[in-house]
This record gives sequence, structure tokens and C-alpha cells, in this order.
Amino acid sequence: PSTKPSTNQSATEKPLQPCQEIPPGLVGRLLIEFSSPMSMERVQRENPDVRQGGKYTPPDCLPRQKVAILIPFRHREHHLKYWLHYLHPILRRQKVAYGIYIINQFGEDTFNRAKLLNVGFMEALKDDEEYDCFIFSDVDLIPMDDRNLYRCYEQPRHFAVGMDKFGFRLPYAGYFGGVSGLSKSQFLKINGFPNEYWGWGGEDDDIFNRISLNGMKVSRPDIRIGRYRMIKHERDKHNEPNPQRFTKIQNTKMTMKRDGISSLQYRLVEISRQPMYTNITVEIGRPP
Ligand code: UDH
Repeated sequence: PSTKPSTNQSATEKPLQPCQEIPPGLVGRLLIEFSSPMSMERVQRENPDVRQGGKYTPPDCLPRQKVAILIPFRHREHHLKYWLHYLHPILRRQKVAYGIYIINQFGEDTFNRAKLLNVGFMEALKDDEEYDCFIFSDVDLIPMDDRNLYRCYEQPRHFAVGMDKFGFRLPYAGYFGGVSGLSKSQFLKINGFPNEYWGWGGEDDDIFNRISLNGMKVSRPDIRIGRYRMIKHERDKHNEPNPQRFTKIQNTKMTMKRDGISSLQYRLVEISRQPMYTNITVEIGRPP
């Protein structure tokens, strides 16, 4: 009988050590621009060690967390190429084990960002039950500094603290939009995200309320490090500002127990494993 060496450790090599808390290969501030053309072929060529479905494991150390990165999506292929182009190398330097999931809303009914992210949480865990950290990122937001570490923290994390469109400042103290991250237990503690915010706005404030109402506090990177560039775009069709959002965010305390991951319903249309990401197309219904 032969004892087969594991894939990234031969019989003569030392066992892998846990990855360092602060990865040694980070470069700091990055130049981010969206004027040069981008193609999926180029992204693939530049990231040969990313596995089918957009999965990656550091080859030289044992990662401390397994991170599912979830992107709410519809008709933004152009943005996705830039996102993958910039993020794969950053995440590799950050020494995390990760998988990229595009949660693609089927059909042309009103968009629902938070419900798509709930679907992403469920489907990522079905794909790999070892995920213990979930990062929720808009497809048009690119971090400008790789010291902004995409992993989970003691408290729910807000990553996108300094977006260019807000003058690299938080627009208001309770802002939780753009890019955020919760461990599996933090996410379950708040019953996931609301399913009932259709159209643009409010869902991020509802999530912030859920976090506070459950006795947690948002953690953030230093404002000098948490800088982001947003790919400029016009407002999408079928994602108009939701006029109900102002009253809805007053009621989180009442609604969060019944509306969330516990009440989530959807119909899977297709899961397809692409070289640089996993695509999950899902039907999530429409506003009542
Ligand atoms: N998203 C899609 N497709 C859509 C709508 C939203 O993929 O049709 C996703 C995407 O990941 C996006 C995120 O949801 O990054 C958030 O939506 P958004 O980018 O529309 O929200 P944002 O606040 O922009 O960034 C609002 C419209 C601004 C119009 C400005 C015109 N100058």
C-alpha cells in the first residue's frame, strides 16, 4: 500500500505552517484604472493558479479562513472583467482560501441586491460547507490598497469606507454599503439579509440596523487604507430608487425575525463553473 502525499506537500517537504496574520507579500497602494481594454482571456492568462469556478488556496501556507466572495449581478459583464482582473491577484497576495460567486438575477423584474446575497450564502455553503467567512461585494468596486484584508473579523466588517464617489470619506456614520463581510455565525445571528428591499437603496442600512440590534458593532479599516474606485456607470434599468426604503429601515427591529435567511425562497436556474468564477443564476420573484 502506498501513502500518497497530499497535493501541496511532498513527502520530503516540511508540513505547511499557518499563514501569517499580516501576509508578507503585500504591496500597499495600487494604481486602479478602467481605460485600458480588458478581456476574460487576459484575466485567465494572468491567473493560471486559480482553479475552475474561481477557487484558490495559497500553496505555501495553511489559510486561517475559507472565504466565499459573493457578487450581486445582472448585465454587468464589462465590470466583472475588471473586478476579476484586479481582485484575483490582490486576494492571492492576501493569502486567503477563497471562491468567487456571481449571483445573477434571472429575468428583468426589479433588482434585489440583498436577496441575491442571501441566495449566495446558501449556495456557497452547498458548494463547500467549509466556508466560514462571507464577503459581499458590488461588481463595480475595486480596493485601492491590498492592506484592506478580505477576511472576517471579530465584528462584522465594512470594507468600502472611502469610495472615490464620496470623496474618499464615509458618506454617513452608519454606512454599510459597497463591500462588507460577516462570518457565518455573525450572518446567522442577524438572520441574514432582508429579502424585501426591491430596487435601489435601504438594504445596507437595514443590515447595519440588524448588526446593532443584535449587540454587534461594525469594524472598519483605516480610512487611508479602505479606499475604493468605482467603475462609473449610469443607473441600471429595473433598479430604480425604492420609495419605501425610508419607512422600511425604521422597522428593522420588527421585521428582521421573520424576514431573512429563515424565510428565503428562490428557484435555481443554473450553476455554471467558469474558469475565473462560479455563476449562479437564480429566480427570486418580484415585488408584491
Ligand atoms: N447590480 C447589477 N445589475 C443591476 C443593478 C445592480 O449587477 O442591474 C449590482 C452590481 O453588483 C452593483 C450593485 O448591484 O454594483 C449595486 O448597484 P448600483 O451599482 O446600481 O448601486 P450604486 O449605488 O449606483 O453604485 C446607483 C446608480 C448611480 C447612477 C449614477 C449616474 N451618474
